[in-house]
Amino acid sequence: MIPPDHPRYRSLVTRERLAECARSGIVAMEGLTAHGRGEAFDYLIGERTTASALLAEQTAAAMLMTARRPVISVNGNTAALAAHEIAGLQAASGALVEVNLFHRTEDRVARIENLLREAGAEVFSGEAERLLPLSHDRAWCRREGMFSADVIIVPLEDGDRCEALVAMGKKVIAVDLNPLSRTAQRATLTIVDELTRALPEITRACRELSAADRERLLSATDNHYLLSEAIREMTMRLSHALD
Ligand code: PTJ
Repeated sequence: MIPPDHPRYRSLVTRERLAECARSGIVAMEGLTAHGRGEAFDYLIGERTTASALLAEQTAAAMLMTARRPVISVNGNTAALAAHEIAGLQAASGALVEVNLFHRTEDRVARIENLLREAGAEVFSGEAERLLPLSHDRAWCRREGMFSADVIIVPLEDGDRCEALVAMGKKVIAVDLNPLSRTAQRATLTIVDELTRALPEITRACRELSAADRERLLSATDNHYLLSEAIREMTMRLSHALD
């Protein structure tokens, strides 16, 4: 039992949730270490949405709202942390929700799809094929889903799929607390923010941005600037850590 007055209550409850989801086969065991890495970077940005992350979230909303075939890619960690937020983003953006896993088994796919449906998402499922140019199991996706997407959001990604999707001509939005990761560096747009803070902001922006706002955000998109701002925030916090 985690006491609500514990100073790290939210973090501990989240860890407990992930551990429970690992035991029930939703989160891969490796997902627990991925979460730990994310937490470390979250400390460095002060566990808050920075101004540059908010700009990235609004830009992500503009990209999703102007896409022809937007897709939200969901893995085990994302489903465990934010199934309701995924459903909310889908309702606001009209994007398809599709499960895509690195540690892929049919059993995990089915469990994650059920969890998303219970949270109110409409999941694009059915026959998957090995369609992406990757030697691992993230290659499995649906022809009318991820394979045909023009804009795809990939929270907590693990590397080369992002690069493959960009090479296929897709716009890729990454949500990754590590601005140095391969995914963060290769994405069209990187949101350096914690997933459960980022998704509601994207959803809000999908509902609130005017056509002119979207146009302005899209024409000013600069991922190099967003990444360097995230690194600057972290460096600043480190250099003032003991002040
Ligand atoms: O469910 P599967 O089988 O598809 O596997 C999913 C994992 C997460 C295990 C897989 O994608 C993986 O190994 O990912 P990585 O390479 O550890 O990358 C995950 C990235 O997400 C890291 O850079 C973390 O810093 C970041 N991250 C972790 N938790 C969060 C996060 N970013 C935002 N919000 C978080 N809550």
